[in-house]
Amino acid sequence: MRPSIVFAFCLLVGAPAFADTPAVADRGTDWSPQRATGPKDVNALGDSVNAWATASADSGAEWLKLGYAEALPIKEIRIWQNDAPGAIARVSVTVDGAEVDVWSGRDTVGRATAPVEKVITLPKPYISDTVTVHLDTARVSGWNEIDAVQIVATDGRRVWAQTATASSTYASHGGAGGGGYPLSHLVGKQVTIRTVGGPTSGTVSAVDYTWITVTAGSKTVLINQAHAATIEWRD
Ligand SMILES: [Ca+2]
Repeated sequence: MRPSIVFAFCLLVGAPAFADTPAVADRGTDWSPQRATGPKDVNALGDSVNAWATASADSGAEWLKLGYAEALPIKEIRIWQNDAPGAIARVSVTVDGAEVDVWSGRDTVGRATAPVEKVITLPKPYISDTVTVHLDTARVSGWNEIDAVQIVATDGRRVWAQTATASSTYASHGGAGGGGYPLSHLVGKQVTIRTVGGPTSGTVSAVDYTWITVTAGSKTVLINQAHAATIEWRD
């Protein structure tokens, strides 16, 4: 298998603590589709456990399907992208069991410094309780995370999603309980991490939000993720 390379700066988070206000019964696990239900709760651009993330960063077609409490005549769909925005390729609503595209194209958000709110005005109102956001994750490097998706009804009502499923989720990397850190999948793997100080090779014994612990023979090295230019591993 080919080694995978990830540009670590795409993943980094400054602080692990995020405000988490449960708005629906099932908030799911970190990065799960359920994290795109309820009100938006990510206020800074970048990775967050309170958003949905796909299992891999740049593999191509992925989707997030959101359910709402009742079918409403939808005039607008609002999508908040908190990490690597710009990969939304198509958005649909489900009407009488069939997916109807209400937008497709290039999501040209430019260089964002804060979570991006993408507003889609439907060509005409559709009565629906289901919205599907299709991503082409190959378009924008890094995890294209979605924090929340709101529908706006023709009478002005604004409703957050209640349920969500997805093509894949980073939550599956989290191990027992689905928790874990963005780089938890590296634990136990052989890696080469390059920093300005040169490469470090060995086996990852632990990760958290800041550090990667690499063991090589009798030597253990803690590498600050913020200083990693590339991390290479073999699956
Ligand atoms: Ca969220």
